[in-house]
Amino acid sequence: MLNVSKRNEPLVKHIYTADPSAHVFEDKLYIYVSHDLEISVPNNLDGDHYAMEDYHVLTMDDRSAEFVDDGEILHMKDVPWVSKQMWAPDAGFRNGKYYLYFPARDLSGVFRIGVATADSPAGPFTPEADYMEESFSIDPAVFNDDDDEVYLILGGLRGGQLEKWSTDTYMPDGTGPAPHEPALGPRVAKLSKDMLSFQDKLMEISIIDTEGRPILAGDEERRFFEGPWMHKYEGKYYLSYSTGNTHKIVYAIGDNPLGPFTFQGTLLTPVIGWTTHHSIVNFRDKWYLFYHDSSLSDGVSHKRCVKVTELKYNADGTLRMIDPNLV
Ligand code: FUB
Repeated sequence: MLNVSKRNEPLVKHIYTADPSAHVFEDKLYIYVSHDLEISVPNNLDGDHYAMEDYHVLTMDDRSAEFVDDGEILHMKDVPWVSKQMWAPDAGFRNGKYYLYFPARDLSGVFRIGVATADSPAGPFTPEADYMEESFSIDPAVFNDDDDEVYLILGGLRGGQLEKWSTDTYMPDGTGPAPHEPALGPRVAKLSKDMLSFQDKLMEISIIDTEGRPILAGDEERRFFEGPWMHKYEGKYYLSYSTGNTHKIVYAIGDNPLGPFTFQGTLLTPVIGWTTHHSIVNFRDKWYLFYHDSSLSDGVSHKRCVKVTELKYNADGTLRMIDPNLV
């Protein structure tokens, strides 16, 4: 059982942590996190104040049900293709090996997705020499389906550069769709059997309303911004994500990991801080939402802390909305 009784407490307080990606490996809970730095950098739309350089993994101690920092699992200095900004990571497993997927800017300043491997879920992870071929943007999330296929879902607007990939080539001046046009969706592709590359080309996930119309780019309460996460519940696929400047985690439901997904509503109302980022995991028959806020730094956007609360479903499969002020 996981200790969610400490109301709204950070999982760890000795460092700033963000972007929690939770998985159960070897019957233990692992939370892969970004490590926010204590720096003073002016905020800008490129997200330069999120200047992270390494990743940590938190694990839950079974006896105390408290989380501990298992330490650094990958540092920028060991990744030859990275210039800066190690943003939200996630991890996956196949055939006895663990894989850490992470976004960072390459030497020319373009966000790419890298992969690093380890024999243990606690790392340390050894990075591949180059980023994944044909990868771009940020916030990779691993989804293992019941049929053993593994998918990588990713994407993020603005600082995450998704607008600049409307073709197969990076367009530095790309601005994305106009407000009355369909919003950009996250991208998804199956991973190859060795987990090091995409099996198919990344394709865009379509998010629609209950009438089957695409969510529009100007619909900032509902359109995809960043931080996609996929999970499965009673045979349905759930795609959840951040709405960015409206600061919500919302979700949509579909019949296929490739989409389309029908928008449902809000899962998590705004937290303290600009960004909101989450993951969802089933651990010993209960569902949990891991998320972050900036409460540990009294609201500084790039000094965040990771938290957890229980997630509940309604009888019709919809998710109960969580207000972080009431957990
Ligand atoms: O942590 C850096 C970025 O902030 C992540 O990649 C986004 O999802 C947001 O949490």
